Amino acid sequence: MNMLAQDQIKHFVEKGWCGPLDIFSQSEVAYFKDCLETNSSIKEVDSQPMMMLYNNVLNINTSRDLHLFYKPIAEMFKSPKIVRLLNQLGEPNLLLWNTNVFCKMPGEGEIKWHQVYDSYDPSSYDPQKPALLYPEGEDFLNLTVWVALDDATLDNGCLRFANNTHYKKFQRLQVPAEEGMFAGVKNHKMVWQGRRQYSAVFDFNENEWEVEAVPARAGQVIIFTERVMHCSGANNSNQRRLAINARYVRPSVQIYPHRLQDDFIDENFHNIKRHFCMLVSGQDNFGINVIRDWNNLDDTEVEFHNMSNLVRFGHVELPQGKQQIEIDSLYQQVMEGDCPRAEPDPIQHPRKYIQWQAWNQHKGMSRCEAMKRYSQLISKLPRVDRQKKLPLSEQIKAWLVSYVAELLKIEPDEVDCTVPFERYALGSADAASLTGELGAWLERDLPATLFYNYPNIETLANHLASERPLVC
Ligand SMILES: O=C(O)CCC(=O)C(=O)O
Repeated sequence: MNMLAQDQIKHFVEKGWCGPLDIFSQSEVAYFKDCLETNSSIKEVDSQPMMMLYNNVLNINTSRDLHLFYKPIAEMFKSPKIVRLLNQLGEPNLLLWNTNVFCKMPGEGEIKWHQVYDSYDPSSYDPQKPALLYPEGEDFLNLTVWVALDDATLDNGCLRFANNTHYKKFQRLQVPAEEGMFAGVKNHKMVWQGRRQYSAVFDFNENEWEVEAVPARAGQVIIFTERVMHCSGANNSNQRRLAINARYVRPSVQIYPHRLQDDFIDENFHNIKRHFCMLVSGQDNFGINVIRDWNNLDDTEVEFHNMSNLVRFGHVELPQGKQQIEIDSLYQQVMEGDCPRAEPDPIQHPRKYIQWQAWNQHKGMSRCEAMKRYSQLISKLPRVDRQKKLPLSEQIKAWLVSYVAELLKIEPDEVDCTVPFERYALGSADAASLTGELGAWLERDLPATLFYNYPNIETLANHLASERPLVC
């Protein structure tokens, strides 16, 4: 049974964090990753690939709180392997209230220095709606558990901590959203729904503190208090860096206090009406939060959401025509109820009219029946190969990396996409056969000069991808 040693506890108290700790096995990591990869797709936004995720309890595209719907994610953060370490650091009674996926794709920028000193809203300035309300006089406890799901290295943006900063509250400064602490990370925009004009940075000079970068292997965990200043660098490698964190407080802390006034829109524009906390250890003697062991969706609804994710993330081949309209209208029937009564004008809005007709067919069909029919239809559709869903530049990069690795008899993660081909000692015969095979794979003729004009994997893949429409 792994427990924290005295020196690790001391490290946490003095520096504000501890780790990396060996917690999850490779098979557990594969199980968690499979859940995230099945329920996501990679989209290119401003030429930067980004992992799109969806929360089926909050019904919104977000990287946040996926534990509310996805069992593997809830299991990860309810695991006694983690909870007993938190008990050693804090309290016997703990609520899991928030999780967030941090997927840094190659080329993705930094997350700047930040801390959460009291209320919880690190991404905005002057929060109107703090997510947490602490009882007066109670000492602050908001523990974060950060789990590496890919290896996090100095090159791909591992976490960095400024030791001892958890004893000091740094001033927050308002800046335009595109200069804020999360501006470098495309998918963080999902968290605040791209609607923020302003964000914050902290008046903090890292040169005045002892700073430590903390690489972690997949399955390792870092625990820190939200008060310690932390950040992560840009991903300058060709490897994705996937991580997920969870936050825990005592049951005496009120989560989303504004929901008591029937205000269910949180500071990041998520509708938290169906948000709940999980009591992961001890007991709740306060009764001020919505606490569940698991969400209150029944099996039919869970199946429906899983199937809708296959459609949402392009993991099934959708049919054309009538069956596609039936699928769309069943989805609408489930999510919105019976179709609107007013009949759209068939001349002015022909598509809307066809949809209305199809939706109208399901009038009177119960939500449960619509969910079952939808799930039945989707489960029969052919699956799409996940690899094909990557943006074209990523597919080409992956193809080139594996080709070069095989040719040189090295591991794919030893291939650096920014190193010139000539440094890999690829001769002209190798270049000619690579051009031929790449051309055959891409189904187009490639000029023999390609490797001279685009001298490394990165530039070559980007060039070839820009010559064709993107696969999204
Ligand atoms: O994973 C990252 O890059 C940043 C994580 C972070 O800022 C946090 O967990 O609070």
